Amino acid sequence: MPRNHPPVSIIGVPTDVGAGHQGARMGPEALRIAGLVGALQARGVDVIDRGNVDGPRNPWQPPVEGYRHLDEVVAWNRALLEASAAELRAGRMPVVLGGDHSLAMGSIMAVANHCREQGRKLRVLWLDAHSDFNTSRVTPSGNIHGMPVACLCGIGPAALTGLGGHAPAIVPQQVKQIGIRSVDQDEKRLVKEHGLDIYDMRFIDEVGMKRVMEQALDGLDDDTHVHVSFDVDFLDPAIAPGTGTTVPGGVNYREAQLVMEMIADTGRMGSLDVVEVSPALDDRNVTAELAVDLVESLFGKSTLMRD
Ligand code: EXY
Ligand code: MN
Ligand code: MN
Ligand code: MN
Repeated sequence: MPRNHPPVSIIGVPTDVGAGHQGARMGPEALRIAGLVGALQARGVDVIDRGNVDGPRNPWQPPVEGYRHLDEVVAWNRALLEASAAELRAGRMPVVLGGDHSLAMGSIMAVANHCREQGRKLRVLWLDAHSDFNTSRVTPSGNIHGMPVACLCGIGPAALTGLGGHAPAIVPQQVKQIGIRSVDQDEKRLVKEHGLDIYDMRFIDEVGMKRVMEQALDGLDDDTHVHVSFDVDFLDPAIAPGTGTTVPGGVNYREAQLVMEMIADTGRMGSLDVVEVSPALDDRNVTAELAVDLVESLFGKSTLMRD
């Protein structure tokens, strides 16, 4: 069924300061080379590629007091927050190309502020192998891409939790996590304490992706903005090897398509992150190409005969 999409602005965030591997900083170019802009134009979407935001290089330093590269992560997120807020104010949909997943803080804080100003509700769909809910006290790595959901929920350093001017930016009940299969021990305790809705791989195996998505999308209405934060390690490494934090037993091709198609069917997606593509680890850019294929589905491309 044809859908009307708001105009899209592509924003590249070429950084891996939040990650434990270098390489996600090449993600935006890999996604462009895989044809993201043309694929959206072919769907009839008005797309402008704004290029990349700027930020500090990766200094490749060890963690300090539980955070690696905190100042650099703050700088990248501040730049993205401003870029994304400008697009939202102009009535455009930010499609953010990472970059490591720490950038979801700036991205979602801009969206949360926008929703607050407009009196709209926000639902965050977090597609990931990981919960990304660590704190400096419990992190096994100090890598801030393992912390953005906690920071968005107000748990973290003020330099990050307060970046958008309103802490917490969101509450845990607004987040639905899908595909989860790698959560550290103390992180697990924290997500339970804070009541995050997690659809882990065991649950997906048991009840099936269709029912999982019906639950994750339940309660959306005309006033709800859906933000999709798509970490490509959500996908099984057999189909998406090009990322620094692969975890076996991930979402397969058909399940991933169903996730995207069911989100598209809601007609409520207002913003999107595609993160953690690391082309140097990849096999001929297959991960970026698959990500583009899945983004097309988010914008309504479908194999349904009844369409
Ligand atoms: N939980 C682990 C950590 O905090 O170090 C791994 C986090 C990987 C985060 C990736 C991007 O989703
Ligand atoms: Mn992640
Ligand atoms: Mn992940
Ligand atoms: Mn597709």
